[in-house]
Amino acid sequence: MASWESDQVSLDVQDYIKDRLPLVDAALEKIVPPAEEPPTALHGAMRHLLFPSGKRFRPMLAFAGAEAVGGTASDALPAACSVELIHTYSLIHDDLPCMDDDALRRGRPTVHIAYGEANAVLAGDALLALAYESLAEALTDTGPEALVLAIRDLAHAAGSRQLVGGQADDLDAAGDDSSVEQVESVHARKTAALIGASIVCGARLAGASDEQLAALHGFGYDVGIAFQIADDLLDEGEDDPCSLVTALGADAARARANDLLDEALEGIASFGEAAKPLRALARFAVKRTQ
Ligand code: GRG
Repeated sequence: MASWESDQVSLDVQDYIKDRLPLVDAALEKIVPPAEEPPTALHGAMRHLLFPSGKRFRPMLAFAGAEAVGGTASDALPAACSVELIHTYSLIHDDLPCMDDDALRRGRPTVHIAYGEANAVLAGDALLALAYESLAEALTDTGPEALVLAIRDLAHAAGSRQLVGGQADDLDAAGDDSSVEQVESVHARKTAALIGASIVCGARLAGASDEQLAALHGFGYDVGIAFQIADDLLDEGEDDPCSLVTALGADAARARANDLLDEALEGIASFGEAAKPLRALARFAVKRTQ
């Protein structure tokens, strides 16, 4: 049993994730080339961190975003797959020797350890391309305007003003004493942007209004920062210079995460019952134990 399954605060979320995991896993299985297809090392490397999966938190947010505006998980499926592909690429590249140089992720050898550095770089590149290719192919099921805007939102969240830029500043911060504002800015770009885009793109594919999207964007930002604080609290021993736990201390960082959660929940109060899964995922982001 994964540790989130025994987490008291995530009782709602436990069933939600279990119900929807097969949907995203089956879709990803179809989208990503089989490991037997040449070039086999590249395709094996692309699949290594996708199967078995992590929490699939971002696809769940895409589903919950769609449901919050009256749609279904199926509406959001193309976005759910794309955000997981982008997330996976970012983890593969983050683990490379030129970045964090990690040998293990989720208790298994990282992609460059299992397949070599060149294949890890290429696998990340290919996953990023596949994220857009597979989303664009959803054109048959979705109105073109919502789809184009979802592709734009995702590309923005993944680019140098968000994910990649946040990673660049994170690498620059190594060894420095970063201020709280600097740390939060890195987390906003490196973590919250993709989390926010997951919700917004899921909701877009379910026909959300501009007003709903604005509220979900704010919610995603708050939940994203809170998710990163929870991550840093779980890594407490590691003394990362770019962490709100280091900058504020564990108690103040936990309090900040709880404040962000309250703010996030308040921002989507008007969504009513439909946003129940989104609220449960937000609570899970903060209180999680993995
Ligand atoms: C290399 C472009 C590039 C970006 C790297 C993702 C990332 C940016 C770095 C990984 C390290 C890290 C702590 C990132 C912050 C986001 C985060 C907490 C990622 C882990 O997400 P989870 O917990 O992972 O959802 P699982 O394993 O469940 O998929």
